[in-house]
Amino acid sequence: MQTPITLGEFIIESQAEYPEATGALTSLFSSLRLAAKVVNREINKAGLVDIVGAAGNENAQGEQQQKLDVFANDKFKTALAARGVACGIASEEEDNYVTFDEGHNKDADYVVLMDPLDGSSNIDVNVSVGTIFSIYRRVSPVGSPVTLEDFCQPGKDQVAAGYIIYGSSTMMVYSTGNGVNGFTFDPSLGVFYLSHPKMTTPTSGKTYSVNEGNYVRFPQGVKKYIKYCQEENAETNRPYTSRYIGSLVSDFHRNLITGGIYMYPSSSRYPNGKLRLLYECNPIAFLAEQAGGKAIAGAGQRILDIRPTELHQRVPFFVGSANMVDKLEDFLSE
Ligand code: AHM
Ligand code: MG
Repeated sequence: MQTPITLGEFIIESQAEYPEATGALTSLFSSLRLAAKVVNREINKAGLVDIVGAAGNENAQGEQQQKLDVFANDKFKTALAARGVACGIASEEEDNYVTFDEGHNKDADYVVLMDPLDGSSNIDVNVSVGTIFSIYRRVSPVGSPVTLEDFCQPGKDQVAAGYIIYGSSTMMVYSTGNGVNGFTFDPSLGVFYLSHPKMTTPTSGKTYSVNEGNYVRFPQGVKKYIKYCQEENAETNRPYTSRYIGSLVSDFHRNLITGGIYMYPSSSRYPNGKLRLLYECNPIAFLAEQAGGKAIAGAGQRILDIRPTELHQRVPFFVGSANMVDKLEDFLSE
């Protein structure tokens, strides 16, 4: 049997295709991989030690932080600062961006945006959570202080994006703009192995994922599309199946593999939707498109084209199989 390729080997091999590359992105991924392992270990212990439960703080959006949110934020931040390859980070758990542009990070070219532990309210009930990350090349000159503009770039300018899913197994799924690859963690060896090479998503699926409890608050087009998903129609395989974990990474991961659509629309409660453009929507949209899917904020509004105006900006989010997103778009533009 052929020895499986590890994440480390894969990154080095991919980098060899770009002789001009400096190795900075490789180091950056090493930092992410290391922090992911530490966070994974802690999540697996969540029921055992007194680490679950509210930390008593609120994050930038006024939501209660869980202890593991704080822990994950800290681990990823420290790992990224340590290698001199990122000049700053922005995180869902931080009010403002954090600059590392001193010392050995002074000449670093990349900024990292992340949701260190998405869906963290699910931890107390043993449901999968994830880390989402997004990487850009800074736009301000190297050596000068990092600016808000370095973080507020449109998603199409991402250099790489991905997530770690802490699920029934732990996986890292990422793209550097040349397709999507998935790596499964072997906890006994502490190594990620390439398990899902060149991931593509089916053009149509059978699953729709949305918090239907908010149905009455949704825009008309979304309501109509949900009704469409529920109608009987043999030709188009309807009714579709409804699956909603309430953990974006898990819901997206399932739909990526089997085909489907995930929706977090605007509503009377969340006029701009709930999810954050920079930490959640852009990286997931990048992966979706790289896998052959689509991601929009509304009719004719490609997520990756949106020019962000603030760090914690929220947008309505619809992502998944291309045909399903197209169909939804028809209803939205009616
Ligand atoms: P979080 O970043 O505070 O964890 O919130 C994001 C999560 C997503 O993972 C999930 O899809 C969504 O919020 C669920 O929200 P709701 O409970 O409103 O359906
Ligand atoms: Mg989140």
